[in-house]
Amino acid sequence: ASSIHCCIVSLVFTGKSSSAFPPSFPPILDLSVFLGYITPKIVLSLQAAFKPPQAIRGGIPICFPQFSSSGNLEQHGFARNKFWTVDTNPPPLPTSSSVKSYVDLILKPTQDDLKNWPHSYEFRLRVGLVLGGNLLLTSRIRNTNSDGKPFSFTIAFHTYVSLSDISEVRVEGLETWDYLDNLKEGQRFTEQGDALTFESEIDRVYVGTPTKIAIIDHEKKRTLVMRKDGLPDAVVWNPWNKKAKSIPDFGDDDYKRTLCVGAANVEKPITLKPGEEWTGRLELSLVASSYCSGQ
Ligand code: TA6
Repeated sequence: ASSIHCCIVSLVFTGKSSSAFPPSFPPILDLSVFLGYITPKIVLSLQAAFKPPQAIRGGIPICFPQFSSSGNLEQHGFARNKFWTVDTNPPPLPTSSSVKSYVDLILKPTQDDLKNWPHSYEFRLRVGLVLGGNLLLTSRIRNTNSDGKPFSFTIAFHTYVSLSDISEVRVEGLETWDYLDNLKEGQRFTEQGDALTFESEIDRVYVGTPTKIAIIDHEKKRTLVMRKDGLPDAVVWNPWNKKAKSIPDFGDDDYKRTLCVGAANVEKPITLKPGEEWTGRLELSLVASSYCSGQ
């Protein structure tokens, strides 16, 4: 199987042709075509660096085994900076699945990796195209430790949503939910507004959030709907103008045209015993008109 950088979704979202994939890559023409369709809603910074371990700025970086900068691991963990392998003989879809085509990416620790995070695991990321034109990311993480040791992790799909103008954007679904505010030493607050709108830097983790979040881009009359399962939290981040200037791979004006909304499991780490597996799902769909909350 070939190696493809974990931020495969970023690579494809940059509009790079599917020739970026090795010939053995499963037939994902329609997946690339679909991603070309959804690409207008996912952004990649023009300053993005494609050189691990520098994380790609944009796409849907997979933050694992931590969504933080604690301990000896790099910020938001190593998974987004690693080369994953393509499983060219992936398990079949369940008969009930609505996925039309998919590719499975696998991440397992190398001997070197085990020095930094002494746990064996298999992370299987299935990138699927759903009938009706949605993108479905299914993550399965299994503890494969042979020493009987459990491990705990946090995870986030740190999605960079492309916008026409951040000042014309509403996020619905997080109202009345609690959040931890990273701009106020992680203190806990309750969202009061009837939707999120944006006038300044925001860096929050909404905790125990609903399964559906809508990012409404009024100007383009488009809405990105995120449906999540097994990912009870949501990260919302925009550095705004001042902080954007201090981020080398974040263009000075990028803050106007992107918002990070990441389905996550951050507040309460997940613990797996050897042999146990965790599954999380994120489905992205485009609704070509302003969102009606009943959808
Ligand atoms: O979204 C939360 C956050 O930790 C922000 O504080 C900011 O650092 C952002 O992630 C981007 O992190 P990155 O490591 O991708 O530059």
